[in-house]
Amino acid sequence: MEKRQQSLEFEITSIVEKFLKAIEEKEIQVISHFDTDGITSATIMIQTLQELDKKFSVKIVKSLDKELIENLSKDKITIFLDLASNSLNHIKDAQLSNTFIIDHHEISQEIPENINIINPELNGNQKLSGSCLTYLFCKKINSKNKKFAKLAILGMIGDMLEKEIDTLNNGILDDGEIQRKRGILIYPSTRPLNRTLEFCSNPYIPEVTGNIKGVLELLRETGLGPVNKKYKSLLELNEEEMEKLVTAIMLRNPKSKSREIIGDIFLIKMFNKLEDARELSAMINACSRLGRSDIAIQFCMEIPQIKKKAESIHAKYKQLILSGLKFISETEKIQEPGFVIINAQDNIKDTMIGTMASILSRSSLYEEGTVVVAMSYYENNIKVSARRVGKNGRNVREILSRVMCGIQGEVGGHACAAGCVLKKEQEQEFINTLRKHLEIEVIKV
Ligand SMILES: [Mn+2]
Repeated sequence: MEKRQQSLEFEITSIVEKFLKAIEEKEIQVISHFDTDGITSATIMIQTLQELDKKFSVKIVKSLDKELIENLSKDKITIFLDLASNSLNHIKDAQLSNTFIIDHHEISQEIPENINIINPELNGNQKLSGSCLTYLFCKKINSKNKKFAKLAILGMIGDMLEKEIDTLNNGILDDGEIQRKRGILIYPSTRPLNRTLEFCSNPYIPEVTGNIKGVLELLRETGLGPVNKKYKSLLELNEEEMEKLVTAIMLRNPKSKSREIIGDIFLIKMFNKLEDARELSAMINACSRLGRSDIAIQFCMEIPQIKKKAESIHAKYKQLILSGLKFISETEKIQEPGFVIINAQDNIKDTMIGTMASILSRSSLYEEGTVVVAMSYYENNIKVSARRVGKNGRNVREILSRVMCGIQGEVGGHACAAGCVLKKEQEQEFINTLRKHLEIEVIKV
């Protein structure tokens, strides 16, 4: 391992050199992750390869598995973006001829000899998104590629790494012509408040999110009623109005603290208009999660005809989130001190269930430390997403791993957010075992 303790910059320079040499004569296949970070990474790479006039193909995937890796073309140059740090063994077994990885996920296996990997974990562990790493890589190829800085920042925000943006100190904010404002972290900050509040799922505001009556009541109460039938946007509020709004929202979110609601808002110019970065990120995420990663990428490329399509997919996605939240609030749940299990069956899409679990875990509905488990069907399987409320509490990945011990299926994730997939036949067994484990843990505490 010692030989790898070079600076990240040094590592990037030397791997870029190898990459440029490798692609001289061979075709390239780009494999990237389907979230906002992966999509922005892919877009930066695609445009870089286009400018180099190279032949390449792109695959956007939910996750990597053995089969997928085995089916990749063996004689192309393979470049993985925003994934693969956890699939090194499968990559080695597949005997891909020349592999490059640009990723920031935890490395859990020995790095095979012939794999070129850029991962900050090997160089001092700076917190960077896949998109930022891809950006630094492509900028090294050609300094003109610094024009993709805004995509790099979008990926950071998609991965909720915005607090790390100041540690970048490489001029990336300037390169991206990104504006920063202090304000309340609900979005989009550029649209009328009534709409913003109605669709606000991060944070989820009880009796306001998805509830037009509640929205209008809150706005009336804070004196932010419509002027000429139009509501102001967050960015149009003065300090006093902003304070009133924060107070009103906090009153409905008794457990939230103002420092969690106030923060930096980043504004990025896309399609020649200054937009809230979180909104752009949500738009890209929505397209990709609803199966249109092609539109997500073209949106990042700012292809004019795509904007309307992306917006309409996003509108549909927001509606799906609201109806999912409504379903969850009305359906019967297994709820006990310390945990809640929501079995949505066919009522929520498998690609949305993780998002729903995250929204619930960030809401003020449950106590700190509560384990939220949400389940949804797809084909013959059940997708399970587990989240921990707050920073302290149990390791949900460990819990799922123990429950899945006697059940067939793979578990992935971290201590505070994890997931697994199992066969439908094992639904009841899974729920029973899960309950047992969650109850035992409560007794231990
Ligand atoms: Mn990422």
